[in-house]
Parts: sequence; structure tokens; C-alpha cells
Amino acid sequence: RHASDDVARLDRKRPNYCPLWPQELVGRLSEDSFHASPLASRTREAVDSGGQYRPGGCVPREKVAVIIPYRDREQNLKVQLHHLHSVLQRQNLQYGIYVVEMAYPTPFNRGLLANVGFLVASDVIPYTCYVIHDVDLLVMDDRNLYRCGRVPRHLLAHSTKYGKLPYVAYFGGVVALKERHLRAVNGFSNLYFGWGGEDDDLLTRIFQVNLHISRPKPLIGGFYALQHQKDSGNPVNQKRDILLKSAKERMFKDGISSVQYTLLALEKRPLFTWVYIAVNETD
Ligand code: UDH
Ligand code: NGS
Repeated sequence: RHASDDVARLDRKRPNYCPLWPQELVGRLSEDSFHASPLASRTREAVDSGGQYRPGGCVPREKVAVIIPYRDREQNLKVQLHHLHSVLQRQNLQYGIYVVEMAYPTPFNRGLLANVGFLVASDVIPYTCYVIHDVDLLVMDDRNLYRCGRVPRHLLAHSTKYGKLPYVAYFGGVVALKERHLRAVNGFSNLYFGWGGEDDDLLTRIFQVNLHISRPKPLIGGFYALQHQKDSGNPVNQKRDILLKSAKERMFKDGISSVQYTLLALEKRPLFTWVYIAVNETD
């Protein structure tokens, strides 16, 4: 028996994993791709209904659900979807895109929408990685892989909005967490109605279970911030500082385990799965 036979046998058994660094990556993306560039027909045709994709020639290393909390940003969404499908296909990932929208009149609640996105998506496919993604931020370099790591990952190292992070402990915009990370912290709080604080609350939860976070290097970690109108249904949340003070105590009773909502629609659209919910604001 020769060692080379053993290697050959092992090779036959080992799945044909997609490369760690896919050859299709182009690196830094040109400004043109940040404006409503049409989706290449090859890219569009590769997407299954509901915005699902899996690479043809290799076994993907990660199954990623991209969850976009959403309301009234139609133009941003269109640009984002075209951009994301192109980038994620080049990254050789299996992925699904979930746009989770909240009905009026309730003030917008990004954390709650992310929790619902997680629950709905995990019911469709057992994803290994969940990326919570603002609709208006476009990844500027496709080497910034939409994958999860040993610890929760802030995929955004800086954006064109600030030129750098607004503060060191910022964990907003685009974050990637494994299923076990999300379960360990009980997801986001459901209590942040209106603008601000839910991302800081999530980071408090992460530290509380002795995890830390990672970020890509600045060279590849940039995001391009799209313009948008001022939101009508997302007033600054005046209670956010008070809520943040009790983040640690609340975390195991307020989150994925307790989210309440009414599912108004769950539709497979050509480029994404639309999850439309109604929520009553709680005090
Ligand atoms: N979002 C919507 N619609 C809304 C509100 C929020 O889709 O009406 C989603 C969207 O994915 C957005 C994310 O929630 O990217 C975060 O919203 P945001 O308003 O916190 O962030 P954004 O960068 O705008 O879009 C910043 C407004 C700054 C308000 C400053 C108050 N001091
Ligand atoms: C902080 C907010 C975060 C927010 C960040 C950047 O002040 O939720 O600003 O916001 N925290 C609190 O309000 C407690 S940004 O300017 O990008 O909209 O993510």
C-alpha cells in the first residue's frame, strides 16, 4: 500500500470546496458600480427566486443569509441588490437575501427586524452565517468576504459617511454573526423603536458572553454610503440611553426568544425574499 494511494482516496472523499480566495474577485470596485448599474444577465439568471444562490462548480464554505431591515428606501434597495448579487457570486458563497420590512404606523425598529429576519431565514435553510446589513451601505472591495469568523465580525472598518468609524466601539451598518453567536446573545433587543442604540446594545450583549469582535483591515473594509431622504418613520429614540443601561440585565429575556410580530407577507421575489411584518410598539 502506497502513501499516494491514501492521498488519492482522501481526495476522492473530500468535498470539492470552493477556494478560500475565489479567482473571480476583482478587489477594489470602481465608483460606477455604486450607482444603479444594471445587473449582468448572467448574474441575474444564476439567482433563484427569493434571492437564493449557490455556486455551480464547488461546495460553498458558508451558507450566508443577508438580512436587510427595510422601509421606504426603494432606490437604495435596488442599487444594493444589484451590487450584492454581483459581489456575493464572485465570493463563491451560497447565500439568500431577506428584506425585512415593517408596516406603518409603528416607528422603525432595526433590531427587531433583524431578529425576525434571523428566525424566518433559519427556517428556510440552516444558514451558517447571518449578515445584518443596512440598505444604504455598499461594500467597496470584494475581498471583504461576507463570511463569519470565530467571533462576531464588523464587516465595516470605515465608510464614506465619516471616513473612519464614528467611535471605536461602533458595531453598526454591516455585521456578520454565526448562528451560535446570535443564539448566545439572544439576538438584538426588540425594544429600540426609532433611531439609535440597538447596535450598541448588541455589542454589550456580545461582550457580556465573553466574545469580542473582529474587523477587516482598512484597505478592504470600506463601505460606500448611498444618499437617501430623511426617514419619516424613524425618529430619534429618546429612550435609548436608558435602555442601554439595562442591556445586560435584559439580554436573556428580550431578543430572539421573545420577539412578537404578525407576518403580513412572505414572498419570494426574483432578487430577494420579502418579509413584511406588523408590530405593536411596546413601552
Ligand atoms: N431603514 C430603512 N428605512 C427607514 C429607516 C431605516 O430602511 O426608514 C434601515 C436601512 O437599512 C438603514 C438602516 O435601517 O440603512 C439604518 O438606518 P439609520 O437611519 O440608522 O441609518 P442611515 O445611515 O441614516 O440610513 C442615518 C440617519 C442619521 C440620523 C441621525 C440622528 N441623530
Ligand atoms: C450612535 C448611535 C448608534 C449609531 C451610531 C452611528 O450615537 O446607534 O451613532 O450612527 N448610538 C446611540 O444613539 C446610543 S449613524 O450616524 O451612522 O447613523 O449607529
